Amino acid sequence: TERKYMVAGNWKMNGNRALVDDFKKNLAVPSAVDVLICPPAPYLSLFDGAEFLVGAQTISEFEKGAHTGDVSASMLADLGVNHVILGHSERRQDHGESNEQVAAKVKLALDSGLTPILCVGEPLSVREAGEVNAYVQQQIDAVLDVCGDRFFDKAVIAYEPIWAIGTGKTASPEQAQDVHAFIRAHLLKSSSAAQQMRILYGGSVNAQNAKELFAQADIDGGLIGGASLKVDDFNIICQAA
Ligand code: G2H
Repeated sequence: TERKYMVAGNWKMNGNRALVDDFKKNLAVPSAVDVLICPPAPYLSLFDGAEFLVGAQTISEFEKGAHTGDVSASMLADLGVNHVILGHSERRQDHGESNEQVAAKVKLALDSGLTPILCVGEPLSVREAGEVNAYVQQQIDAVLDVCGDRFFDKAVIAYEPIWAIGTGKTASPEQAQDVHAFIRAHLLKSSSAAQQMRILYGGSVNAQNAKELFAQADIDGGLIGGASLKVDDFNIICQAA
């Protein structure tokens, strides 16, 4: 397949102006990889002139109006930001984002020409109950219901098992590949364009384990949290793709 790898750094609520400068100076982008950094929203415009892609970590589910503190899809587009992480498990947990709210955000992102990176993934209890595929399918179907074909042309999916996030406990390459293959097969039922979609793995990816994960057939890169805060580690991960 000709899927281009993507390595995306999710800084979460970390970093500062000095880290932005460090990344602008020292992040090396391999030509075969789309490299993306998603900093906290106030830092987005500090990345002007960066040689890598820059994305946001969420958007409002509303187009505009009386929603104090929120940032809209069209504002990001206005800044020249082209990517946005949506439905990250921390948003689902901390802010109670439902599948339907995530779907509304993905639709608004597409309406504004942004590339959504839709995060899905199960808690430990669901894995232990053997219900991973059904759980992830529900998260995806809620989005497909409202987005239509544009989703397949534009979106990126990130599979992030919640039990692997920030815990140092990575899914094994086989565990991850199983879910990625399921996701792709499920998407292919709706559109052949799913063959070209990137499905990233996220959850404790680091400079040591990235290569083996990225070698799996349906793993097209990673969404990196903790290890995206050090440019040397992040460069190694980009090289592993
Ligand atoms: C999962 C991941 C990035 P970490 O949240 O989205 O974070 O790599 O720290 O597990």
